Amino acid sequence: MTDKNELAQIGVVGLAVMGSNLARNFARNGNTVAVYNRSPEKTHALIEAHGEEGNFVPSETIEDFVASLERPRKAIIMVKAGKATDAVIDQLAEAMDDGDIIIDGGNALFTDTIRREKDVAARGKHFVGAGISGGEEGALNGPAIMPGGPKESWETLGPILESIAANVDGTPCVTHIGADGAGHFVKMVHNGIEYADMQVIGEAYQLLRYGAGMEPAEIAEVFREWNSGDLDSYLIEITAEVLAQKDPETGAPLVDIIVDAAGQKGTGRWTAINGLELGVPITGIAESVFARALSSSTAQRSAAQEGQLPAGTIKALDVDKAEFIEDVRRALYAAKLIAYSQGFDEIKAGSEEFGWDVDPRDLATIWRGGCIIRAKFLDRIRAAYDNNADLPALILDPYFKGELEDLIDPWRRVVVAATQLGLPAPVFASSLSYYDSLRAERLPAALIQGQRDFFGAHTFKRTDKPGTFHIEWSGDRSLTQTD
Ligand code: NBP
Repeated sequence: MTDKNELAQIGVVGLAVMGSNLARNFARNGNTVAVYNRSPEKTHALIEAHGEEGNFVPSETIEDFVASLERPRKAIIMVKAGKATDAVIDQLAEAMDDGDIIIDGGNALFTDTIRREKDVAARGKHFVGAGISGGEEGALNGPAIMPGGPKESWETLGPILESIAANVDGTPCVTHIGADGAGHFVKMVHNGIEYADMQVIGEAYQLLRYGAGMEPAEIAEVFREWNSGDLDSYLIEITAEVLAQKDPETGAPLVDIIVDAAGQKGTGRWTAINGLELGVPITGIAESVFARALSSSTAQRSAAQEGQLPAGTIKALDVDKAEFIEDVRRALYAAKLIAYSQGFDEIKAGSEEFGWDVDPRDLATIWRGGCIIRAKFLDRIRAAYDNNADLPALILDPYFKGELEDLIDPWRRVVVAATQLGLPAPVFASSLSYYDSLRAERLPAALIQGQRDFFGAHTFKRTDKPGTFHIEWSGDRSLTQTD
């Protein structure tokens, strides 16, 4: 139904797949929705195909669109991230009044969101950068939404966003995350965790396929079974679907037909870069981004495959298949746990750096539904932060520590088996090194400090007394205290 005289509670600008699905979701949940797209064909197509799903108010100019919104006006931008978003923000800020709210629901880099929030606030309007997860399906049926921006905008926006968000056990998967870029920041880290989650699933598949010699359909069954335990999650569920799928043209397992070069749109890379900038070792996420890059290094890979790189002669251990499958399940669980623990570390560091006061319990709550990393496991994460809001690391929570007791030996066996088989398992292996580094009483960092002092007089601290010291390496090797 469309009614040009009715004022809309919310508007959507940009009616490609995400925007039109989000607009339909608002309309289906009883909101009157103003809709506008730069090229009017998409607006017409939406109204023609779905106009009966609820109340839509279509416009062909941004001025008409703004005029069709009730005050304070609320408009969500769902256009291509980058320059297009800046252009639409400018048009809306020009046409809107003081106190109106512009929401960017695209995948913006959080530093852009911080900049935009400042600019829009200087023009008297509110700006909310909102991370929206769940892809096309989530936009239509209930995404997880991570809005940042001023707290007072949340008072106005909260109920309407809650009306379209996914809902788990009566709790909507949306809450105010923090000021300016906080929403887009946590959405970025969410996507980084998603990269790692997908990579560890991929490594488990690789080991079962080429280590245990199993066929995709058989592995699909293993993943189906895993989905009923600790690993119960959307990504495990769809992995079983993908592995069971046959290519409609050849009848071969689809996974064998798909080119093994993984794509990326950049949010994983942003998460890794930010981890480096903040000095947070998010090794699982970074390795996952590198693993995608390596998979796409086709020229190098084909050169290496033509026999130029020796595999070595160590033979794999003989392993019992059922035991190996269970070991791989546990290794997957352990590496996933590390990736989440590191992702929450990055959020904590970002929150401190930018003064957002992000509550990790909120994320564990809203990521349980709508988004790609939704999983039972998030209830455990929520409980961990409920028990201790200042946990130094998620893996130090007593429940997860207990889980690691059961996971550690299988995890080590799997990394050894992967190494012996010559099968790549970058996140399984690097997460284990991260874990052992955290546990190590002494790290080789002491030696590195010695080297740094040797070639650059960078000084070092001593274990036995306070102060900063230097050895006269090129002289008499005496010790001097520098402060
Ligand atoms: P796209 O990212 O493909 O963008 C297409 C839309 O941008 C169209 O409505 C297009 O209008 C509009 N647009 C462009 Br391009 N330049 C414009 C300009 N200068 N002024 C006004 N409008 C302009 O759409 P999408 O895939 O629906 O994604 C929308 C946003 O949601 C993106 O930021 C994306 O990163 C994010 N996101 C997408 C997903 C997903 O699964 N696809 C998931 C989560 C978030 P036109 O019709 O006139 O060309």
